[in-house]
Amino acid sequence: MKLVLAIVQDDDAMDLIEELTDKNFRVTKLATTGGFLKSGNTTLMIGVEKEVVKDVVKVIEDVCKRRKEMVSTPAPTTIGSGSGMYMPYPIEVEVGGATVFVLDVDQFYKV
Ligand code: 2BA
Repeated sequence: MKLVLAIVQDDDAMDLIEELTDKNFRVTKLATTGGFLKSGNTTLMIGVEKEVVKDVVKVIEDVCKRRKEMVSTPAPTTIGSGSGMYMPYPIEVEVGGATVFVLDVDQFYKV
């Protein structure tokens, strides 16, 4: 058995869950936060037999879109007398479609 961990954008999460559950995959949704943008994203845990991992990844690929996000990054900028103030400036990053990890499951119980 494998555990697929998929980090997706919040905007894609509900469509993806619907698509996966329609195809009879079991999904657990976690509310997570990206370390770089420090904004919310969604992590889905999907436990499946190894033969169908590729089917799960295909669904994720079909649903999740790439998007551009603007992020304001504090950059050290010297102003005037050189007092060392920090001026934020916006940078564009491309986020997604999805970041997917596939892990081996050692043991699985439903008790
Ligand atoms: P964040 O860490 O908030 O990153 C959002 C997006 O910012 C990333 O999109 C990437 O385009 C950019 N980014 C991240 N770190 C960067 C850096 N050091 N310099 C420049 N740009 C950077 P994605 O790569 O699509 O990642 C989306 C989310 O997936 C990430 O949100 C994070 O929550 C997760 N993630 C990605 N790679 C991961 C990894 N190796 N381990 C754990 N989580 C990961």
